[in-house]
Amino acid sequence: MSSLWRNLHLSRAITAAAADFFALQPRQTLALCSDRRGFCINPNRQCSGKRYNVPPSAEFVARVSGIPTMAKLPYQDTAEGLDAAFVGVPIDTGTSNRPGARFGPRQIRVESAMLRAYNSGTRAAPYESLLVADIGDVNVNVYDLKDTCKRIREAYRKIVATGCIPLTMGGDHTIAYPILQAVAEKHGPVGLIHVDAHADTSDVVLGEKIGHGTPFRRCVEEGLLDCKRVVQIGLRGSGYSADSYEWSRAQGFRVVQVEECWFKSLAPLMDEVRNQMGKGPVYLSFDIDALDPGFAPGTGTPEIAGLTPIQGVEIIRGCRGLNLVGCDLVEVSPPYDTTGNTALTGANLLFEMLCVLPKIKYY
Ligand SMILES: [Mn+2]
Repeated sequence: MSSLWRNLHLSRAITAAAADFFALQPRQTLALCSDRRGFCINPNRQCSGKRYNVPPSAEFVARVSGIPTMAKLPYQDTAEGLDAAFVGVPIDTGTSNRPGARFGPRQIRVESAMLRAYNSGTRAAPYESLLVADIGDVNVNVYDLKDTCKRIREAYRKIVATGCIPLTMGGDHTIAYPILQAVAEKHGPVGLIHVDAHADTSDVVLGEKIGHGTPFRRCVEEGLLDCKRVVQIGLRGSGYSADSYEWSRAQGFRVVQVEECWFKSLAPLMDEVRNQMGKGPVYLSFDIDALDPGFAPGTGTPEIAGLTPIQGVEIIRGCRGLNLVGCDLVEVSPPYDTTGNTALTGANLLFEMLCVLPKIKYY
């Protein structure tokens, strides 16, 4: 009996010592960049005394605790000093059917509490490579979509001017247009990997030029895209004519309709996409409705027979090695996401995007 107690006591002591040892790093980081209430004052390189922000491990800090930032990263006001930043754009004013995407960024942040620091599948170590933080949301005008676009463009001009790569949480797909205006202003016309059920290349919808069905038409008109380096993957659904994607093809886009994706790995497709993209700047825009609504029902304009989450991950992992200058994950609509799994999928896809940015360390 006494030896049982002795063993129990010993194993408790070892566990406690191990917990203290492993907890040292996150505690030190927090202590150095926080005021006494625990709020981060300015968690940049100088302040933290460390080169990188590391999310606290759920081994030592409860997942359900704290203010929900993306991946439980520190929050800071601006992109200053960051290599990459998670940014929310909470609008659904551009949505044509089910609303709710304005709540997307918030719900993605909540579900992102499941994210850990390393990518077990690819062995990527994003937080040993880049300084990343959550820089909050663009202050949108929920009453005026055009004003919102202006606000987004101006916010992203500031972000990209610092050299920081934005990882955007939408918001409906309208936001890709003003984001790409800012991105192309810095980098010139970019390649685009557009994963979506829809081409989003309509000219006018209900008399309006700006909406979630038109962003890539506007981008082409303004010369923001290098059209030979554009691929649209997962397109499907009924159309307004027999060839819904004629306009895309006429611009020089590669169109990969969902039927070409059914029943197969998309890794070989991504080998071709990497060749198509070459060395130039590339933007990745991922509409959650590219996935089948069985997996991701919480979205504004669902279409059946879509991609699997596995294929979504294959597409993103297939972007490794590209000169990615920005990424977004749009159209998560929490009111239609009764389990939270759509937002959870969105959070994980954003983590996969972070893991393929340039200069990420892989073990
Ligand atoms: Mn879309």
